[in-house]
Amino acid sequence: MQTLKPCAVATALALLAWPAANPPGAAGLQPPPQILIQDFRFVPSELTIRAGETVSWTNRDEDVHTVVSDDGLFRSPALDTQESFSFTFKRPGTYRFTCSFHPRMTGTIIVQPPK
Ligand SMILES: [Cu+2]
Repeated sequence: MQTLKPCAVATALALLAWPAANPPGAAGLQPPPQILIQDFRFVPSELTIRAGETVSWTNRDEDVHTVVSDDGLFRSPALDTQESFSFTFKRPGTYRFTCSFHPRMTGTIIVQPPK
């Protein structure tokens, strides 16, 4: 089956070249942790991450929201539609947060020790 050989070589070359097409630091296949603010809720309302990871919140509502941690660790400015806020969690623990305008909007970040 001589005719298959060029194809196999091309496939092997493509596989070898594939990692080079990704910028350094993009090795993790998981998307960065993200919480959406929509319909006056944090989605998801609970998120588990590793210490050192950065969570971003993006407001998908027409209304202005904030992200404020219960223990004062972080506090976003007022986020308009499509605006984002991010925070890097350095220490393991359970972090609850609310929207200062809508106290019924609550969420939790669970930070596990780094791998
Ligand atoms: Cu709000």
